[in-house]
Amino acid sequence: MSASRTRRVRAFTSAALGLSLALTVAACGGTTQDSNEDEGGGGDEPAATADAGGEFETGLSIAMLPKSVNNPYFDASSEGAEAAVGELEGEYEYTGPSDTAASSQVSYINTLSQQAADVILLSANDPNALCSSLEQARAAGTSVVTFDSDVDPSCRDAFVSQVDGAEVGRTLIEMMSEQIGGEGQIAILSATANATNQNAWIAVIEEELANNPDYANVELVATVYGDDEDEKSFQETQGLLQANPELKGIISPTTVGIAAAARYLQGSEYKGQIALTGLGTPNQMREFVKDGTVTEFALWDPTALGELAAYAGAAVASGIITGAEGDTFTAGELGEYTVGADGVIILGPPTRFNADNIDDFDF
Ligand code: RAM
Repeated sequence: MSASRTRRVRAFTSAALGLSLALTVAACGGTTQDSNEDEGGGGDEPAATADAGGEFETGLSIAMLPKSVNNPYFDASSEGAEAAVGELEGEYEYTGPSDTAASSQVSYINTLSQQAADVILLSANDPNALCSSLEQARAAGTSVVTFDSDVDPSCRDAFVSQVDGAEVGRTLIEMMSEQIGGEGQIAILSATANATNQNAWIAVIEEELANNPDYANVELVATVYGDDEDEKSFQETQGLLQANPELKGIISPTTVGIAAAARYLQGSEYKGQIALTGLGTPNQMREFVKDGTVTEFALWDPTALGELAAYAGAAVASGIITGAEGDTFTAGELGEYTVGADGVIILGPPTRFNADNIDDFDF
């Protein structure tokens, strides 16, 4: 992983399709940000079979639908996707709900499908609840690539995973154990209760606690959900500390949760007493590392994740890959990627951030 790079986005001439897409989605109450407009006439239907080494189509309409907007993590992913779509001479849109309910995402999927988007890049709030609307979109010719948080593999073409899921879980429990000296009570402050990604990481943490002798003296006493909302995450942190007086540490595997928990600890008697680790963006966590509230946390580059997702979506829509294991495509400057089992494409390993390296990163 590298510090986020400045990426040039090509400006395209405005086209009626892009404008109407923006206006209609804005009308359903979400945040829409059009950038690159259609140059090539709206994109073609996705091809049925893979054409490895084939050319990316130009003019594809590619929309990113995050778990929710107004989350700096997804802003960074969108930046990467937008740059990739610019390179691909397509038309880009970032749109989604302001809350993290799966039902809120459904109406955005339906709207994008009705607008004949070529590609939806989705971070899902639920593994199953979105499937029927995704199936309808795919039947209508939209390629669906999940990134960050998956749905059931049958409902999408491919999943761009930030990191091997087991590695995230192992990294989180390892950092926590290091920070509490290998013993004591811990709790988890997660995102939403149905988030596919967080639940997969939590399952690995639980498995490690049950089976890895290194953690024989570490006990998970509570898991709570801040729903990727700052205020709720802040309050859940307070509740955890009040309800568990013996607590030694909190793992928050969400960028929203860890920043809110750090803010709570910073202003409380627990600062420096309770260990806090998890997944955060360096820009949100810098002040808490500098003032000693947080020692170390981890993440991947969300900008690169969005960039890879956009290339993967365009590769599906262009017929370069189908999402079958072994398919390959080139994701611009990121290089060549191969699709793994179940249509999963993995970005790379996580990075740990601490006082020694946090200033090297800007996202
Ligand atoms: C939040 C979201 C996202 C997750 C990161 C780590 O921004 O829950 O899905 O991947 O945290």
